[in-house]
Amino acid sequence: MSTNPNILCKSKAFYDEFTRKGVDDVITTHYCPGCGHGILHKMIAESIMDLGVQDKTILISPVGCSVFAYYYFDTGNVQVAHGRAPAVATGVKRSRPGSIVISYQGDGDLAAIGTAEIIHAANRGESMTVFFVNNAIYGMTGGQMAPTTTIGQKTATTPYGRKVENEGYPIKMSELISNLDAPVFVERVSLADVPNRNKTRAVVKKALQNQVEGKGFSFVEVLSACPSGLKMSPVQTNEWVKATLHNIFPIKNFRDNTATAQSSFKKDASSNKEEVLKALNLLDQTTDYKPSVDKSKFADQNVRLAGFGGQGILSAGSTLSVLAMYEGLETTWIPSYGPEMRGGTSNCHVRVSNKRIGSPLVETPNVLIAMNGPSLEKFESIVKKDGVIIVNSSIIDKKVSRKDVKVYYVPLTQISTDLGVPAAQSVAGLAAYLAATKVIPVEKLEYVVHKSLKRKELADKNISIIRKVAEHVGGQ
Ligand SMILES: Cc1ncc(C[n+]2csc(CCOP(=O)(O)OP(=O)(O)O)c2C)c(N)n1
Repeated sequence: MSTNPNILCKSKAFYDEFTRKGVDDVITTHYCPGCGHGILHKMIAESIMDLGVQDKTILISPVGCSVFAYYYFDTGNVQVAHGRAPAVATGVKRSRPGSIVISYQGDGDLAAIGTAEIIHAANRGESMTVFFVNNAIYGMTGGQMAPTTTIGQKTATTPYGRKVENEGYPIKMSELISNLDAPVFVERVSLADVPNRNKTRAVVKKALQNQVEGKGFSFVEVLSACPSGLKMSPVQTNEWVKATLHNIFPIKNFRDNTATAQSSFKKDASSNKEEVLKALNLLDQTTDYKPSVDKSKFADQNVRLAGFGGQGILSAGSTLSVLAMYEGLETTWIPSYGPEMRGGTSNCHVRVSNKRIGSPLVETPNVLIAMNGPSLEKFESIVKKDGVIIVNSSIIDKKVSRKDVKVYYVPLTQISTDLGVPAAQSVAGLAAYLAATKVIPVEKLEYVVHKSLKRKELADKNISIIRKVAEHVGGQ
């Protein structure tokens, strides 16, 4: 490839060859002749190089014809589920604030299945650039009606033409987005002819430049041709875009606050340990706590606590997280509810680590605390090899069938009930786990329970339960 700027050549933000997975001899684009995606790809790639951000760019590609954007762009790439690009872009940008994040979406993707994602990302003013390809049709799936399909337009799903009475009006996304307070830049452009393409090229670059300058949410709607979906020649399609789409979706800038917008990189919005402990009314109680864990040697704990609503599963999970915070470890806790609040299934995911935690989800736990039969049935198979399963043997008759995990059968409900606090059965499960694994000394759980329960009598009963359980596990 030439380095002489006077020689026209393909942007370096594209791969040299577009080799496709499993298809050895295809090194060319998969887009149909006359499709707008290729043109817009080229403009984005050139702007990336103009701005010198190839190494920082992460392109989020959608479901739709542009699903394969990662075959073309030599940048970071994430391919996401239909409509979810702005949500994933939010996560990518917040976790890598120095990156340039592009959410690239079609009209089915952005204005139908992903309406909620785009509206809320725009409303939060996420620092990202969105390219919205409006070709008034679902291209990839064979020409079904899109939310932007025009009145009277025939598609595979509106064979007699779109009717307001049946399908409503074409949705105008730029108008909608520009009614929100947060977006800094909203513009609609077109690829229908050369003057419009030249304009689009400048707008694409500006929308990326905004992000380079940390200016916030930029949205560019690109009116685009889909000759295959619209069943016209490329020339006819562009004429149709001009004659029809330009009237319904006026080409214009809806908002440009970039001159005055402050840099809006989202700061790390997560709470720090002090804030969390304060919210839990525990801040002033941590001073006399002496951590026991050697953080450098701590092995990640990915725990699932599961049972039925009312067993105290969620609060036991959060107790483990609080204990982890006392120890100065990183931790996350998220609940997962069944449809019912009481009497239904209930489980939570707790992670504890000596490193920052990326995702709070525990898909393959190394610890399962199963408080009832359905929970054991549901989660036994996902526990990692060499993991630990604590079985509440008061309720669960069944034995664990796996041979590659360590199992402790403890009558958690029985012990808690006998010692006067049935609601402590999940804390008892926690005690069994700590006593079995010794990842954090079980006495430290006593400390946390003691500090967090205001009524001394109740705290004392909980502590007796913890000790009894620890004794039971010690004997196994
Ligand atoms: C969850 C889900 N629902 C539906 C589909 C089927 N589907 C694939 S692409 C598409 C529409 C894409 O249209 P658009 O976003 O306008 O992109 P284009 O293909 O026109 O570029 C649909 C409905 C899917 N893949 N996943």
